[in-house]
Amino acid sequence: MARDFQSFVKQLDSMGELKRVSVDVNPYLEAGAIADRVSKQPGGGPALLFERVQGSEMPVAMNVYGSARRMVLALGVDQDPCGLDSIGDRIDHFLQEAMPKPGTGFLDKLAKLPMLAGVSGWMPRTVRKGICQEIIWKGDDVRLSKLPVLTTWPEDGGPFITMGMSHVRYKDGRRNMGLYRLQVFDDRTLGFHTQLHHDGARARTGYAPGEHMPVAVAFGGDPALLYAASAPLPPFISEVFFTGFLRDEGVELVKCVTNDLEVPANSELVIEGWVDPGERRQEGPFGDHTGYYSLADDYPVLHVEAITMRRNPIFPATIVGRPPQEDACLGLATERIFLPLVRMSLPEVVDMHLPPGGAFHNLAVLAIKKEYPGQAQKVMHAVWGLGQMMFTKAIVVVDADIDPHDMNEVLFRVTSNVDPRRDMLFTEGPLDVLDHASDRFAFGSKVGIDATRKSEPFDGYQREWPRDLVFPDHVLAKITQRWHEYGF
Ligand SMILES: Cc1cc2nc3c(=O)[nH]c(=O)nc-3n(C[C@H](O)[C@H](O)[C@H](O)COP(=O)(O)O)c2cc1C
Ligand SMILES: [Mn+2]
Repeated sequence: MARDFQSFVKQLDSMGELKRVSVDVNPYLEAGAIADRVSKQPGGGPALLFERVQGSEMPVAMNVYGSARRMVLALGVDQDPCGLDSIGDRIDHFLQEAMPKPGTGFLDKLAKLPMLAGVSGWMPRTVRKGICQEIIWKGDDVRLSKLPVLTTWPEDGGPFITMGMSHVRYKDGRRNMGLYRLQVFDDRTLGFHTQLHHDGARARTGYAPGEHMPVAVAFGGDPALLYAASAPLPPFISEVFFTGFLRDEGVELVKCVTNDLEVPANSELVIEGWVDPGERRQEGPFGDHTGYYSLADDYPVLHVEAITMRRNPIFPATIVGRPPQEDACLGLATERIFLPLVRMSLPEVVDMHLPPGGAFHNLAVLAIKKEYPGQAQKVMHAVWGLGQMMFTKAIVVVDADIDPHDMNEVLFRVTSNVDPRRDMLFTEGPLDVLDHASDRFAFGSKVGIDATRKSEPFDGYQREWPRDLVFPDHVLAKITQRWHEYGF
């Protein structure tokens, strides 16, 4: 199992999952346009390794996470028949075990120890040396312009680093790691695009204006780290710890050369620096995963003190834009991994889908087992109160026997089962900062659509609800058996 980025790239290569591009490619728009086209191929296309990017010595890897197959490989669950779902099941199992149950005796507790004991094994471990510090640029040697940073869309405010995992620490010592874009302003300064609602912004609030909050942006390392950096984990769960859980082995960390933060020892490259919470600079516009340019706005500035790297690093990058693209696969992983957590609060939810066309937050489809009046509405309100799902603009609720992943089926039920005035619930609340439709920044209206079948006891529906069209099983079995006889 690949535990660092270059081994992962090699593994993908040997499996025919990687396309090497050996001709010269321009980091300005050309690489982005290629990755956009490839990532929109059926199945997500291959991962890309641009071996010769104009203006830099370093090759650039793109679309590495851009297929469901590579996503399960990155998380090390490719051997598992349920792949991503098996991670959700493991979380569920762990939480069940961790929960104290009434009447459990000493022996029961002992029996559960192995799983709980896993926790210490998932903690990160500090090591003295890491390949990510084989080469160190400090002082005048720090030059961001030597990195192959792409400009992906024509009206972008400049080149943007897109696959850097930013490590920070809260004032109380907790670690946080998040995937935030970084606009290159000049050789030593970057935009630090930590959005309002994310932990990356929350961590900064503990530092006073004028103070330096240390930041370390790491690239590569264990391929599972990048997923963890994008996952909507609550602030009390460290993404590095979560990666240890995913891998069932703690991540090895090494101390930075200019501050006290620790970064994954086998990273490809690390940018070390600091942010002064009192400083802001205009960042953007940027062609974003909403499928539009997100508007320029004032964001913190990251001052770079050092760049460290392994010998011959590969620089990871992505392009975000009109879905589907590479990030749809990160979204898919989150949908599968977090479903059991949603079900802990909402046991009636049997399945959930966040379609890529809804760009993560715009649409969630939930299939529920209805047992009492108002249940679809309860589920909607709960989802609007659940972590990063609070951003969801439209929630569609269907019955348990409807496949929420089959968008044709979902549309069929939404249009046929819904009486718009009765079944649409409007409310308002927080929106993703990238939403442009609302009149107000980060706040706006939401709609819940109850597309379940209606009945007297649950919905006060007095008429007779028509039955679905289905053939009896014996007829279906018969035609399947005789299919060739009919001449097909
Ligand atoms: C490709 C990609 C780019 C992203 N860029 C940003 C960004 O620039 N700023 C941001 O706040 N979140 C961005 N995100 C989303 C965050 O990484 C994600 O919400 C994460 O859960 C935030 O973690 P945190 O709450 O620990 O800060 C991006 C996600 C992806 C997949
Ligand atoms: Mn976090």
